[in-house]
Amino acid sequence: MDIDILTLFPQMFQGPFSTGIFERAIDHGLVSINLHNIRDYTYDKHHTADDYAYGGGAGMILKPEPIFEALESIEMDVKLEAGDMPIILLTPQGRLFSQPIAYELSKYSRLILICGHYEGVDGRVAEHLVTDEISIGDYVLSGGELAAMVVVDAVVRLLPGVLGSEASLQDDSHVAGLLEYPQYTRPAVYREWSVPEVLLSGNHAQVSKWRREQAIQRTLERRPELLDKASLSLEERRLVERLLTSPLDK
Ligand code: 9D3
Repeated sequence: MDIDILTLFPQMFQGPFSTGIFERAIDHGLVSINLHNIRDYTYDKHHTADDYAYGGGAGMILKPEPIFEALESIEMDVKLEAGDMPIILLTPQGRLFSQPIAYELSKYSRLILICGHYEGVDGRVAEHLVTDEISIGDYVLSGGELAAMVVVDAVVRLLPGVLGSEASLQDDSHVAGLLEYPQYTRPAVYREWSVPEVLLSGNHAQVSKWRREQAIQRTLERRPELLDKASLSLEERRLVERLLTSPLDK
């Protein structure tokens, strides 16, 4: 997958993209990430990338020209490829990013991400260039860069060969819709706190049952809205009912 990122702060990406799964995926040629500095496409003496908002208001707005120019420099005929290549603006006004969107984006061979900064981006970018607008959540960031990294991370780990074992991905989908059960590793007793006994029993059926129950219980306590969409067996639905009438104290 080829990922082009347009940003005023390409340096921000250096740490994350040279570490861990990114580093490995890039080294193995599974993904190629190309950073483009929007300021390189400004042609006035002061390399002006932003300006005041028409109609007034505090804060600066990213100008349209450098963004259009940057995009045209990396993709000569954007319109030709349009349907086949998402051009994504990271913006607080975008659709809320989620695992299904990460999965959807992982199917493309090329993505273009545009990071806004300041108080926003000239509206013509969203209206005439961008094919998709994404937000990563209802909190205020200082720009689209960290959001782009979140999106790229979630997408890249889905690409074939990127994760060490495909088993981890299997697991993602297996428990999809529920929060994960708690996990433990050695030592079996730490500061007098023991790992749940069932996990040491070697009884795989019991372990599976316990984990599933833990996942359901946690989801009910922390993210009850997820249970509406989760696919639970009849017996598991009964467990939910039981927990609702007599919650286990914690
Ligand atoms: C005065 C209004 N501004 C502050 C509430 C609007 C505003 C403009 C630009 C708020 C944040 C930003 C910068 N954020 C992003 O570019 C951004 C973002 C975010 O802030 N939260 C979640 N997802 C994203 S994706 C891009």
